[in-house]
Amino acid sequence: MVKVAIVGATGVVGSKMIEMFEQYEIAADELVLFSSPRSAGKEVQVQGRTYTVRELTEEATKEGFDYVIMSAGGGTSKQFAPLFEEGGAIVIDNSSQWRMHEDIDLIVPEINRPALDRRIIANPNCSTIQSVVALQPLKEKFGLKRVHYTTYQAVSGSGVGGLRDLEEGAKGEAPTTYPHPIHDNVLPHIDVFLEDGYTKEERKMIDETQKILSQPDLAVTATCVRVPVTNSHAVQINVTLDRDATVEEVREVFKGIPHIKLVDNPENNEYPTPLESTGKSEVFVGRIRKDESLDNTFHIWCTADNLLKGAAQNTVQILKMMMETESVQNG
Ligand code: 2RA
Repeated sequence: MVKVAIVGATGVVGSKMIEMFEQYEIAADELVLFSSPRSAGKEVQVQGRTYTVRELTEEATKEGFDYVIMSAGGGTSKQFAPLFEEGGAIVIDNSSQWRMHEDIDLIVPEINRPALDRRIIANPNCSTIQSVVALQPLKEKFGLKRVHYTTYQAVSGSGVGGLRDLEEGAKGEAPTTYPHPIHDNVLPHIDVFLEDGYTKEERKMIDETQKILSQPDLAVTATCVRVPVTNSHAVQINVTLDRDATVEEVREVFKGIPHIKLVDNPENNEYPTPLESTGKSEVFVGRIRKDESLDNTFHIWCTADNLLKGAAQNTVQILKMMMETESVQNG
């Protein structure tokens, strides 16, 4: 008898999590959907059945859940994830609240496995996930010395508010989510500014890359930019390897990996784009070329669906992995 909850079930990522339940054939005997009071009472279809969304309360965390997946913001995760954990659940959380805690695992199933010091598992930031998926095979083959990210992030990363600002901005409406119009514009500003001048999004990319790749001394820097694209983030990765390689050797590393799609035929104008990666489960890489200004250094262009591999898909992959691991352990 496996009891699962989805917290934030009516949000942009929550809705994709529900789609992923079908795709990954999540076998829950009992499923409960939670939301904020505003969305409670809504009816939502999951795997062909209709569920009425409930308001999340502290009492509800004691209902004996085995697994809880959360995408409801840092404040909700801070309050409720430890309560679900106390109630015996494994909690997989999509907010940034727990990611950098020392005893919390930060997981991309293609790369690392949880140690489970705590029963809260963090899902990394969207732009980090696609970047580390692209970096992992390079790390294995050549070693990594330094990474410089520049991101081009879609408005769906800001949820309904970002989508609204792009859509209504095109009709001349003032923004309500971003500090400036995003229609016809580019904002070098994602999440809040920190004292050192970086944004929190840039800090997440730096810290989470080091943690997921288990390389705390890896030199990483980032500039994160919001662009007027509906969905799928693009990341320009400038990576310095431990040893030199040819462009062909680097391309070769990405071939035959099911979760990576190499699209790199510039002579035919073929390279990854956000439109192409939207709705796809893979991380796309291309435009691989040498950076002649530094030793052992390459440019790699990478796109991925930020709501799927960057959020809902990765979360549900972790859930599937945990359900399979626990069922093996329990015989
Ligand atoms: C963004 N990284 O794109 C965020 C989403 N979690 O704003």
